[in-house]
Order: sequence, then structure tokens, then C-alpha cells
Amino acid sequence: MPEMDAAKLKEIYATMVRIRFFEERAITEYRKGLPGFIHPSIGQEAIPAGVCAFLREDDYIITTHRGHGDIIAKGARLDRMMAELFAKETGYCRGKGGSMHIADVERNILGATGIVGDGIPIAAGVGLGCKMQNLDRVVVAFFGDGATNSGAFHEGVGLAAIWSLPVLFVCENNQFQQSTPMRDYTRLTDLADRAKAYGIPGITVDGNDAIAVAEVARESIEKCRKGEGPILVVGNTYRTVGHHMGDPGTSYRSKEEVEEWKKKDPIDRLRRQLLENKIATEAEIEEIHNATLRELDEAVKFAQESPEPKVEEALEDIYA
Ligand SMILES: Cc1ncc(C[n+]2csc(CCOP(=O)(O)OP(=O)(O)O)c2C)c(N)n1
Repeated sequence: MPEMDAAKLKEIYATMVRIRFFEERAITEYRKGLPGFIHPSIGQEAIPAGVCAFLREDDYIITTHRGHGDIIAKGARLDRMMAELFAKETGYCRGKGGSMHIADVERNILGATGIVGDGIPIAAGVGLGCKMQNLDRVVVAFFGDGATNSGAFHEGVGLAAIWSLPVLFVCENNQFQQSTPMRDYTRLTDLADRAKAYGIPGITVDGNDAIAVAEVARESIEKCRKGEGPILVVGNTYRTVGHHMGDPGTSYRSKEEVEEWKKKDPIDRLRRQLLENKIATEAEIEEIHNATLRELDEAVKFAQESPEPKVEEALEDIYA
């Protein structure tokens, strides 16, 4: 097991549990009738937890339609996120954005976007702003594998490369662009090869191995901060649930494939590593789980008891 202090590893584990339990609870609440729907990232938690563990508070992230994990890992509050899913006034976007648009500017979580690939050039723009102001901040753009097919990816990465911007491009490669498997949209087998087109480093990592992700993230973030960015990191992972809540996820992949990936669950894996290496005890793990469940009970209560947005404010915070 590589050198990483015990507190950091436990923090990464706790973050993964927060993400998983938040989404499981959100799914339960949606089934009871919340408006809209969500794109869960169940199975992919090691990537945001490992990456954000080495970001500073003043570093930026930008994410996608499948962004709960990235947002939680950067430190967002579960109660305000839950309130946003409940479309309540106390939510991060005052109940008007929903799951796909959560932002927390105080924590430099610049938001999520439902437009595939769109966060990538925005991250380059924020990186340019940091560089021009001599801020030693790093910007992380999270996106899916499908987004690497978009023009926005090539424009954003291309510009960040030519201007040596402090941007870490993190591809959460769950191997499907919605229902289209990677082999049907690219001849590449390693998406990190896309970095070669722009002369920047491209690193592939097992995205279900939180420690491996964290090691790569630590080094890459440090390099970006020193002016050696941008860097592309591709974490290979799998979402073990459908593309969104209404998708059973069975028509484009086999049950056996899903079951195989469930056996590689990133949370189970880190838990085993923590126990085997005596970094955490069963009791500590249980307390992490219980504390998260208590926090979620409170988050749901907060969301349920919060007021609806006022009708007369419906047109506020809108650009036209
Ligand atoms: C520009 C654009 N095209 C198409 C869509 C419809 N769409 C929503 S999610 C998605 C798949 C995106 O795949 P990927 O980037 O791999 O992310 P994942 O959903 O796998 O996390 C598509 C095509 C969209 N939202 N935006």
C-alpha cells in the first residue's frame, strides 16, 4: 500500500460513503415523487473522492449531469443539496436548478451542466483567469467518456494546452455514453491517448481503486499548481445503476457484466484495505456509516420542512 497518511485515507473513505448514501437516499426520495430525475454515479465514487482529497478550498471544480459525487467531494452541504432536489427555497439554486445544476460558489464549486462537454472549455476559461491573476489555484473539470467526443472537449483541452493552464481534466470513464458502449464510438481503447493530440500528459488509472486515484491526483494537482498543466487523467470505472433513474440499464449491457463490476465496488475495496492494514477498525467504519445516515436523515427533514420558492420570485436569477 503506497504512502498516504491514515487520516487522509479515512477521509477519502468517508467521502465515498457520503456520495453513495446521498445518492441511495435521493433515489428513495425520488421514488416517493420528487420532481425531475437524477443521474446517479453509484460505482464511480473513488474518482471524485480521490481527486478532491488533494484540492484546496480555493481550487475550483466544474462538473456534469452526473455531478453529485464531485460536488459532495468538494465539500458541499448535503442538506442544501437535498433541498435543491426537493425544489425548495433553501436549496443551492433556491430550488430552481435541481440535480443537474447544483453550484456552491462559496466553495468554488462552479456548477454542473447538463450539456455534455460544456464544462471543459469553461474550466479552461477559469484556468486562464487564475493564470492571468497569478493565483496558484487549480481547476478540475470532471466529465464522462462520451464528452471526450464533443467539440467542446477538443476546444477546451486544446486551448488549455497551448496556454499551459492549471487545469486538471478528469474523465470519469464509466465506459458508456448513455447507452452507447465505448467500442461503438471510438477506436481508442485508452481514452488517455486523447492527450497526445494536444501534447499534454495523459494518465490512465483504475478508477475503482481510490488509493491509486488519490496518488495520481496528488501528483497531477501539484504539477498543475506549479505551472506544469494541463493534464488529462482518465479513471476507468463503471456505473452499476442505469444512466438515470428511469433507465433499468439492461438493454445495452448484460446482467453478468454489471455483477462483475459490483464485485469491484470501490467502497468495499477501500474498506477492505483500511481493515487489512489496520488503518481503521470495524467500529470506526460503522461510525462513518452511521454518522452519514444521521446527517442524511437531517438533510431530508431540512428539505421537507423548507419552504417552496415564491411564485413572485420565479423570474429572478434568470438570464434572458
Ligand atoms: C451536447 C449534448 N448532447 C447530448 C446530450 C444527451 N445526453 C445526456 S447524457 C449523455 C451521455 C453522456 O455520456 P458521458 O459523457 O460518457 O457521461 P455519463 O452519462 O456516462 O456519465 C447524452 C448523450 C446532452 N445532454 N448534451
